[in-house]
Amino acid sequence: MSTISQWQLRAAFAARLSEMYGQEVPAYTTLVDVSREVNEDVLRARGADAERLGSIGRVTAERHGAIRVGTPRELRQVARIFGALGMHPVGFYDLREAAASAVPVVSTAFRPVDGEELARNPFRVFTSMLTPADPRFFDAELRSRLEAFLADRELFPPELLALADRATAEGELPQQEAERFLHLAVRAFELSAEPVDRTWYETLERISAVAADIGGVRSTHINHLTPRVLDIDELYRRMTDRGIEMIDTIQGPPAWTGPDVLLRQTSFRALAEPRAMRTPDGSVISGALRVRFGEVEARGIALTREGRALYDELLGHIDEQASRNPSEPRGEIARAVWERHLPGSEQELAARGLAYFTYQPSPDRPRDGSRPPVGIGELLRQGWVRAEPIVYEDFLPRSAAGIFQSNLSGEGTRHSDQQGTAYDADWLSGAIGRDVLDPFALYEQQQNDSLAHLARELGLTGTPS
Ligand code: OOG
Ligand code: NI
Repeated sequence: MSTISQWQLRAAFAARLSEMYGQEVPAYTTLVDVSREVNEDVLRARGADAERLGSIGRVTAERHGAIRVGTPRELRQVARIFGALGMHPVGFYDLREAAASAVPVVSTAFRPVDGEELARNPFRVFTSMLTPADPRFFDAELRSRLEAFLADRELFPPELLALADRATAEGELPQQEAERFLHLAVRAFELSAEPVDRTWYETLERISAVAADIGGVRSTHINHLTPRVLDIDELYRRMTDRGIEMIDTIQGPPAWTGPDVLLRQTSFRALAEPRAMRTPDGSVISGALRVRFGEVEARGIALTREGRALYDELLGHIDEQASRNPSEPRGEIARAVWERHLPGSEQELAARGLAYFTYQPSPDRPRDGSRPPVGIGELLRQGWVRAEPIVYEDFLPRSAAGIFQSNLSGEGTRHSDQQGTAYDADWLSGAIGRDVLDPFALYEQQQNDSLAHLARELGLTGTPS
């Protein structure tokens, strides 16, 4: 009897989720179509270079989704389901700090971590958890009502969790169980038809639309599913030409002539969807909620800690200059800042230790008996080694906050005079019951493995850096 392995379950889940989301949010289908067209055009125009950051097969299938849950218990269940798909929590994002309006959540992303698994299918889910204990958003009375409401709901049926645990333990599922698992998993992230208690929903909405979306209903849902595109500026133009109103910026690094780094994203608000509402007198009426959206992303090279510190510093420069020159387009300010401060080639990024690469001996390296130089910069310049960029597989807190924010109706309320509850990656690891991995450590490991291999191949005495 045939069995379905964890990566096959992950690929199948991503594909079925995409199918479901396309039925629920038709604009998503447009986005996927336009992304595919742009990718085909880029591939035609740039040839092999277009695949430098991932094969066209991987990029075409690539998606990230986003979900939001209410409690550590729910998050642990999510971790079991995604664990079955070979996805692990990576990175800690505190969106309470990154957003100007009220976004009372902390987040992580579930994704495959090793290179082979990412190449098979890189599906990832940005997962946020509500923070009812944060007094800047919730007073004691609302907190206890919210916690009681959340404790009383069941997002994931026991059968789904049991199948997830079995897939994790055995590394696969028999065909029939796999089918059942996928069916239940996709269903858990569909928009529920159960009537929404309107008064409760509106109570939370006054604090934060995100709080209402999470804690105002008895189910969860995927709130966007993001395809990857090779030219996000072109995608933005084509979507706008089709009459889809995009948010006014592309978040993250600016368009510029140097290498793509980190992550660029943009989005649009989906239409309001009909939802059954229960009114205070108990009758059920038909209402509408606008909770979902469309997003698209372009991925670049992963930056090292130093590279990331530079990125954050440049964002600061750009903010400062933009506030001094409000009439100048931010994108142009950003481009000028980048051109001044960021190396314009992969080789320089590598030589300055700003981005992650894997290194291989170059097939046309000197063979005249000369000794290779010591540092990576010289090894590259003198043609001894070749560098392949490592793709950024994670998210950016400020962009994530921007995406949350631009798709909310109101600002909500926040009492900034109160002290926020502190959360960090360790706390989140404890809450999930498994380690939240450090993204930098994962990229570094990949780079170091290739350097150790390189040192052996070239007969170097130490590992180059
Ligand atoms: C998640 C927003 C963050 C991204 O791509 O940065 C995100 C959410 O709205 O739940 O998905
Ligand atoms: Ni997203």
